[in-house]
Amino acid sequence: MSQKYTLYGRPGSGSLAVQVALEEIGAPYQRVWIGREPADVASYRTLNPTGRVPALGLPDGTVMFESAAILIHLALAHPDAKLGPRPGTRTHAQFLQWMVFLSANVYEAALRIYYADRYSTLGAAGAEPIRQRAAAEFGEHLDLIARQLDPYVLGGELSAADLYLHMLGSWYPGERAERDARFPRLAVLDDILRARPSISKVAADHAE
Ligand SMILES: N[C@@H](CCC(=O)N[C@@H](CS)C(=O)NCC(=O)O)C(=O)O
Repeated sequence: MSQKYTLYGRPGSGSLAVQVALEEIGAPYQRVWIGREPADVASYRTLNPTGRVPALGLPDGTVMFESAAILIHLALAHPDAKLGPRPGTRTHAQFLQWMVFLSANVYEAALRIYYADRYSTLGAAGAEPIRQRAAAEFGEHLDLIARQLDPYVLGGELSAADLYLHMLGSWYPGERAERDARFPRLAVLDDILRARPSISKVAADHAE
């Protein structure tokens, strides 16, 4: 197959889960790291007007953004990889529910933690209370989904929601041991996922 996906990302960013999904699928892709300099971001905005990562160039050249949408698209476009249940089923409805929940709540709270200065008219001077509130909400959202893991988000079947949760859960603003004690089912899921070659390969790539 000569046509490839192009994944635009940054180390440790939201592109990690998409890259794991591409590895699980076995689809050919090239990975492009986006620099943080204003000129790099300005150039990237010609492809993705949000300037955020991740974005995914599809084999026909279309570029899409929003991590949850990308993961859902990949699951639907590559059914043999079994990253999502069959559309129209009850389980697929739950899959969509958790994907949107993770994006709209967990990811959103993480952005308020790590970019807190952007959420205050005072900039960095007003960031700390925003960060603290966001960290509390991040924990509440994570608790809601982690509490029902068995062992995966959808019960017995792995899906892209697990890859997404694995990435988002790693952004917990505290010690890993404390997080694992607070969300033991998430710790179990992480152990299961870390045994998958896709996860270890992408983790090494993002650590370079
Ligand atoms: N809702 C977007 C959020 C993407 C996002 O904000 N990504 C962060 C990295 S994890 C980013 O690009 N930050 C750089 C910036 O905002 O300048 C998604 O799910 O893809």
